Amino acid sequence: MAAEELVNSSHWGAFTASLDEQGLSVKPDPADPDPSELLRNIPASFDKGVRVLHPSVRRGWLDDGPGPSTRRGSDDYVEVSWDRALDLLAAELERVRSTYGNPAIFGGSYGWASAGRFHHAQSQIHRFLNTIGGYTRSVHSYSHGASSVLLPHIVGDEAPLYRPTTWNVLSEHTDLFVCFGGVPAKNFQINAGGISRHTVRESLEDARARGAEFVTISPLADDLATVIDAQWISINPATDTALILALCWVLLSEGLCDLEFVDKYTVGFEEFARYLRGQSDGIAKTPGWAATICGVDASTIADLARRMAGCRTMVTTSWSLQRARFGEQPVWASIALAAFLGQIGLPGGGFGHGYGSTGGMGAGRLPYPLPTFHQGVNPVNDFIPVARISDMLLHPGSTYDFNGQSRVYPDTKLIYWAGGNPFHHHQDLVRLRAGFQQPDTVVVHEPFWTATARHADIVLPATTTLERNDIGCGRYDDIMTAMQQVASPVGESLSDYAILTKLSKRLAVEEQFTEGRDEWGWLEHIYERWRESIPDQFTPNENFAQFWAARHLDLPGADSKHVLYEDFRSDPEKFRLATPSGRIEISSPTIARFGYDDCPPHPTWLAPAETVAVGTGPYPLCLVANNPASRLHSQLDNGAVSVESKVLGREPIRLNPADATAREIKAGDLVLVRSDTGRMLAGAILDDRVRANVVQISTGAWFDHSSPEVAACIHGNPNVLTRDAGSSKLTQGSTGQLVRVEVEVYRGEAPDVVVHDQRLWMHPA
Ligand SMILES: Nc1nc2c(c(=O)[nH]1)N[C@H]1C(S)=C(S)[C@@H](COP(=O)(O)OP(=O)(O)OC[C@H]3O[C@@H](n4cnc5c(=O)[nH]c(N)nc54)[C@H](O)[C@@H]3O)O[C@H]1N2
Ligand SMILES: Nc1nc2c(c(=O)[nH]1)N[C@H]1C(S)=C(S)[C@@H](COP(=O)(O)OP(=O)(O)OC[C@H]3O[C@@H](n4cnc5c(=O)[nH]c(N)nc54)[C@H](O)[C@@H]3O)O[C@H]1N2
Ligand SMILES: [Mo]
Repeated sequence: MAAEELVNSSHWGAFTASLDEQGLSVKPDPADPDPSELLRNIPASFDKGVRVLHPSVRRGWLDDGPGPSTRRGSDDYVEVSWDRALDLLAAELERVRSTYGNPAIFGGSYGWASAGRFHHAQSQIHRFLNTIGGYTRSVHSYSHGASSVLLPHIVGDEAPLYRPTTWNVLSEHTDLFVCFGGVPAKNFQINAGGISRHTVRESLEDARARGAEFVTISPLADDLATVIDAQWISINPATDTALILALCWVLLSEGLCDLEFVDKYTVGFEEFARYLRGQSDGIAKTPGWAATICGVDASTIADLARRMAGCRTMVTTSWSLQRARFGEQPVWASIALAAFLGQIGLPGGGFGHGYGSTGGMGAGRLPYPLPTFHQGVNPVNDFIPVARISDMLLHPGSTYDFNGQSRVYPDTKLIYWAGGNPFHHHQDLVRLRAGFQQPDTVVVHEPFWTATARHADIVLPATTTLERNDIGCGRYDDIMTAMQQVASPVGESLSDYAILTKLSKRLAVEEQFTEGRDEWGWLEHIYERWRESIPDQFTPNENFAQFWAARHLDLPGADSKHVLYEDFRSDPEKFRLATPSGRIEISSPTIARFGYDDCPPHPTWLAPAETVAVGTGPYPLCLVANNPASRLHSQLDNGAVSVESKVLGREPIRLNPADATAREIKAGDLVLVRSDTGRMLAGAILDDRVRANVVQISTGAWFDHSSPEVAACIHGNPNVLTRDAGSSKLTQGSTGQLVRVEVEVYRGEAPDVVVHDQRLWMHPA
């Protein structure tokens, strides 16, 4: 008899799944027009080589008790019963709280976890920690940490990140798309919380069929040109600001700048214009000036500026541009450029930030909240900007700048993580390892033996979405999906909720945490409370049982014809922006007051180390460490799509053929990649879609530090190479996108990658 097909959902799409003796088979949701190939990774969820099967405690912690330890990351684990693990953990939480206070618990727990409104790991852990007095949190994201802090100063809030002009409008109205960082097809497979219909490709094709033109400005041609035929302007990484300034200079000097728009809707134009003309620093920002920095012909730049002024133009920057040192500048400059063009608030014109960065960007947004598992209130005020974690762990008590404040790092005694993988997401992983050795205790809930789990003292096995029931939906998805349990939990794993319920009982907060509900009770509760709370015209007729039986629910009302700043354009007094001036701030008096040398008062060319004299020096190549096509971050690195992409079992590094030849590197070679920060092994691929002097390796290969004499990571996690520096004092965002490296053939004996099989690393000889 054929196994029953159940439905479930992931950040990369809804699917049906059935389990029989042959294993799990996964099929895309039949209504998805462009399903993601990443669904093929999902069957690897049940791979016992990578699953945490039992509650496990690090031997050194069990023997010696809590305290800083250099053994984290190289120690053995002892499997214990759930009762033992949770008794130990409850006692340790109690000790840390009573001795040091709740701020000593770092519960930021950043990460994407899994789709699902109830079993969302961060909501679970935050609610639990709030019931016991709170925790030090983290703010903003690795995705757009610089922009989240910058945009409120420039346009009053983060609207460009959550309510951009929608694709429906763009595909109908835009004549010219100028895409810094492209509109990468690999990225729009994904959307946080779920994406049951992948439609970005269709929108791009519609626009193209109507005659719209696309220009992709990127060090990699495949950021757009593989989706539709686009003009590729190949640029040195991290030099976009110079190019954008030159585009502004051309508009200004050729009378193409819309001065009426600038006057009515912006402040700070004069100061910026003086800078463009060279009146404030002696350097006119001409195409000739930009050409030497960007490696783009001056005539190409001037032509592009004229084309942009001659038609309805959308200027978009991908989030990657700001995940770099001085990452504020290209985003701010692109807004100034769009203001010069005067099309902000018109259908299809203006600027965007992150089209293609996820599938949700430019999809219609639902005008009401989603069903939510409430996190409660955190009584602790302390926070860090999310990417300052190593600084916090290594330098408690020291001060740092952030968004006009001088702040002090708290002293962390206990780290509690559920649903994220800092040993994937953070930069300079060897430094992060040193940071993780400082606290008394590290606790991790994980389905998988990730590097973060392998650096923890108490590792609690969590289920995946296939092993529990949940409600799937995302802010930009108009279908709610029943996420049905497909299999029984692997090993002794429990849901985060079940783990925290047991823990809450030991800490006498069970009633506050659970409110007396189990999984079903909560699913019904959050669904029904949602149904009561949303505006009447959107309220579904289906009660929870009916929704669950139907397995899908249409969510009406998405604003699929939204134009960013249409209101503001129609009446800038009535619809003032939330900036101090109420207008777009081309120069910001607030940022001027902060006096930061690394974020001046208007968009400014600052040369990051990544761009200086590429092709020369000990690290002549610029590495683009972008998000992976073959998986979501580090999730299911053991899945079929991810494994098939590897070269000699390592993450592939793409080189321009000329750079490879100069180094005698052939396709398929094992190579050693070195930066100022660390060394890593990877497998070579040659590709002329990669600009000369640029190499590319995706993030997400599981950190494998089992052969430190060879390299800090022998598997190809580029975060052993990246620098742990903030984007600027203003924003302190992650700068993981780019780093200068050198690559050579690795001629030594190749050590085996051990991280995909716990039998290889768990019991050292
Ligand atoms: N160099 C460089 N670094 C980067 C980036 C880059 O471009 N370059 N990109 C950055 C960006 S944009 C981001 S968003 C971050 C992403 O960084 P993360 O979000 O931390 O990466 P993930 O691999 O998605 O980690 C999620 C973890 O949650 C676990 N998990 C899944 N479901 C559950 C669950 O139900 N319960 C529990 N307890 N755990 C669960 C998964 O197994 C996985 O280990 O990385 C950043 N790092
Ligand atoms: N398949 C897949 N999709 C994903 C993710 C994933 O892990 N896998 N992660 C999701 C998440 S959390 C996020 S935040 C988004 C990230 O979205 P982005 O930050 O936009 O994505 P990246 O892939 O890091 O970078 C996009 C492209 O920018 C280009 N680029 C890099 N540096 C520069 C530069 O200096 N100048 C120019 N002009 N171009 C540059 C690179 O060629 C790169 O391919 O992706 C999401 N989508
Ligand atoms: Mo992200």
